[in-house]
Amino acid sequence: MSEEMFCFQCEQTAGGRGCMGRAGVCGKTSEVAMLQDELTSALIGLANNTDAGNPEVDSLVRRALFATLTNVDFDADSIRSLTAEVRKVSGGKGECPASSIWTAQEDIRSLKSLILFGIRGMAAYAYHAEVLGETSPAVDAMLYKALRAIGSDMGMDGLLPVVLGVGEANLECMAMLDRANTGTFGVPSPATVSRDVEPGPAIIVTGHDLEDLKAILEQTEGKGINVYTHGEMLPAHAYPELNKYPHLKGNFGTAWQNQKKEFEGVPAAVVFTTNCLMPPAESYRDRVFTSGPVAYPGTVHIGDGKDFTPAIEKALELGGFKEATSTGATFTTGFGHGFVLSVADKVIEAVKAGQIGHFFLVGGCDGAKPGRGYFREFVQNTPENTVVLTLACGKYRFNDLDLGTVAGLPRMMDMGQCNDAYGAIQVAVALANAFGCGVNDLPLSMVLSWYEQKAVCILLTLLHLGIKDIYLGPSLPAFVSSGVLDFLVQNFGIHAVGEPKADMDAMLG
Ligand code: SF4
Ligand code: SF3
Repeated sequence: MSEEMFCFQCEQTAGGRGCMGRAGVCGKTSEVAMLQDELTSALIGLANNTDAGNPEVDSLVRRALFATLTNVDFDADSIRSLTAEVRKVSGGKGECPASSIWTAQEDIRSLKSLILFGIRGMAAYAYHAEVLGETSPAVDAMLYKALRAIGSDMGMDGLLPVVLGVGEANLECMAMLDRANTGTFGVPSPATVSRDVEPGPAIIVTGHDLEDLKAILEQTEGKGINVYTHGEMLPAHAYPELNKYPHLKGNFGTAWQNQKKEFEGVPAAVVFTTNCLMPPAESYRDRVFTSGPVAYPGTVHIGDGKDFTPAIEKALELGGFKEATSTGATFTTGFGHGFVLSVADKVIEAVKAGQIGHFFLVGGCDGAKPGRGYFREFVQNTPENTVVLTLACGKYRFNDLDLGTVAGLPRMMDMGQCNDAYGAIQVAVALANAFGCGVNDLPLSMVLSWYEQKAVCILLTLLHLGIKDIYLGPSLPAFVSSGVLDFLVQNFGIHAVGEPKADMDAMLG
């Protein structure tokens, strides 16, 4: 195995077992996969030699972990240079080959994978908070502790608390990012987002980095360029400090896995601020720009100075859309915890009066597999006296549906990006307090779709909070061994999604 790539960190892993051979299903080459393993090994060495607390090194650790997330960095040179930076700090000492994780006894491999993939997701959120000036000693300490655990010979008893510890730290991490986002861009409020295209030069911004979007909006002011969001950037339309720009138009396209189709032939520059980047086809590669931890060989990378001039020039050169296209279709977003808690009294009254019978949180990461039709069918079948809260890119499976209203509230409410799972947790805790019960006793069911490692850290946070009976799909992670699955089923009642109607009947009891 040491001569070949092995990766099973995401839901689309080959054969549901692991990507091997010359490239992964995502397009990551064997060379890059093995360089990412080497980077992981170097990070373990760094954590074995030093502790969190040095701002520059902590920042490096966050960036390096983020670079190994699915659909982020496909560039061998950039991974090599991160590894060199890490080794400069550690002196190359204390490393532990990542291949030793992949070849460990299956339950140990499973727990170490949960820890590693969990901290990759958490590092992404920590990176976004750092960009906005927020860091957390507790989050950084957990990154180091987790890396040490991955490189150790701990057994299940030692590793299990680390798994849940990552979940705990990620709660703090998402809270920090929530503070950073709302502190910088204001509290989101409900917004109706156009899906129309207007004539003129255009930049499409995708990913999760709101600060990049703001920089693009500032740098395009007065230049006659329209800015559109795509994928996980949709919730940006709800933030007052972003939607105040009149040239922030609507949302173009849908979720990340449709990008090859949606960006083909589009006369616009496309900026990828984070995941999920798919290898861009030759036909539109010259219009793709990456920033932050995202990289792809042959595309222009916007450096730390965040000068988006190359993308702006490309947008002007392409000339943009010739004419307006309008279907009249819209998306709604902006129902974050700020809004939901502002109408908490109304929600609680509606529950007490029996107008609202149940809440479903249906969201998470989207992907390409056909089994993901489950989530649309599930939402379509939710009874009229129920509310569907959603977040992350998984919402694109159903956010074109009009579910109408219940008790004067929209039946479907988009709470934001994947990190806004923090907001969903806040709402659940507030409801539980109002009803004097625990979150598990609420008429609330969680139906989560997973694809990459941010979903892993969010799942660990929910487990840390003791939330039970989560439905997970479209399939269970390849890295969950039968022993670890038994543990999750026995202690947390985790279910694999089955058939939408039967699952809903079980949830509604
Ligand atoms: Fe395969 Fe996913 Fe790893 Fe890509 S990230 S190599 S698709 S398991
Ligand atoms: Fe989506 Fe990649 Fe995970 Fe932020 S954009 S959730 S999959």
